[in-house]
Amino acid sequence: MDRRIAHLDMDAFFASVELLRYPELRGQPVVVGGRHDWAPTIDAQGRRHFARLRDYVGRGVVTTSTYEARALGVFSAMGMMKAARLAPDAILLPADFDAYRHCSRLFKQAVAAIAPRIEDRGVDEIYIDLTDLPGDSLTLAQTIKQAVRDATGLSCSIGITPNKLLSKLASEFDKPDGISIIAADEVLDRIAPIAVGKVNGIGPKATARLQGLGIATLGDLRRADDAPLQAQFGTTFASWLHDVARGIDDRPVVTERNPKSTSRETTFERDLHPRLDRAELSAVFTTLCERVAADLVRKRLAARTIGIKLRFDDFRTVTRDLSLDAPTQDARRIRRAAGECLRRIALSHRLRLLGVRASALSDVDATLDTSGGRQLDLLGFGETDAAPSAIGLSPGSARSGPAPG
Ligand code: TTP
Ligand code: MG
Ligand code: MG
Repeated sequence: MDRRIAHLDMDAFFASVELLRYPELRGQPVVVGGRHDWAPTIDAQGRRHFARLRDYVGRGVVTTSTYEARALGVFSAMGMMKAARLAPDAILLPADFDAYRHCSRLFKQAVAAIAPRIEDRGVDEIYIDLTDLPGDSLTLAQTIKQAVRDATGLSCSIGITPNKLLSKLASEFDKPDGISIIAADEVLDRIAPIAVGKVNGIGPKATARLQGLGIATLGDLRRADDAPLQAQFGTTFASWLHDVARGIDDRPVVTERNPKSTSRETTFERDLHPRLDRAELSAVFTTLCERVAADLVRKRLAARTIGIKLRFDDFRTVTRDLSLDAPTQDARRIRRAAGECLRRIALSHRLRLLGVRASALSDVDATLDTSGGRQLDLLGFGETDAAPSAIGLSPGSARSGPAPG
């Protein structure tokens, strides 16, 4: 069946988050450096003063830059001293990873409310499986972009195509603030001019070797013979390259970030009697569930399956598990489910060990709906004097600058 997969990537993400709290910097070249680079100072008149790149001395690298800085040649991973030569007047800001993580959660929640099948690909990007959603792709993309803007004040770019490989490429076509849709019948034409190094999985070494074979673009790759590719890269990689050149990619959107489980167990100091030591057992059981819940919260995961493990004094081990209607990270719901598992075991002997396990884990940002109304105070920008209206939560107030060229 034809799929409809979106890739969404936030525009100049860290820099755009910084512009939410320093809106006066909009339209200027701005560079985000490291955690310890200079924060702006506020003078007696309450005016903010920012560090300039030309004053930078050190070995740091650019974390990201606004599109205005990119127009001057300043990009992620460039040495800051080199960047300072290209854009001496650019503003330098320190990185604030808590703020970026916070905005990351907000945008993913906003998308999940519209399209719940999300694969988390890091702080500023996700894949979204739109196959089962009604509506045309353009309208869906516009709706999702607007939801992201409403939730965060930030812009993003979206590519929609039949698979993840193509969507990842397409989301870059029209950055920033872009939408690119590639239908199945236009795939080959659209990807032919793309440089092979743009493909996730074709790194600098493979790019150089392909160059050696006279292959610079995906179009070149499609026209290439299989034999020299196999000789150069082996059959597995060569066959993957063959598919890439034709825009073929069957990988599913993986909505569970971590397919494994998280569990807590305890071995008792003395074997406990299921009836006589009932109170103690129950307290330990509850504590285990609370620890599992705390683990889930810390890892930002929710569990759909809860299981228990018992070991009797004859070393027999028994497990039971139970699937919930919806993923949870709530200690009481976990305790209730675990209690139900326990009732399904005949407690014939004293117990040596008790364990609680949470599995079928998913990314909490993508699966739990959380209250959407408190975003302003949650932004955590209270220490600056930017008024709420300037934080840019209203639609259209946080546009990135134009793309270079
Ligand atoms: P990207 O999505 O690659 O870049 P971006 O969001 O800054 O810009 P674009 O509009 O082109 O998508 O990366 C997301 C964030 O990850 C970026 O804002 C900062 C961080 N990052 C690094 O820390 N180091 C890097 O080398 C890159 C590329 C990004
Ligand atoms: Mg980005
Ligand atoms: Mg990204």
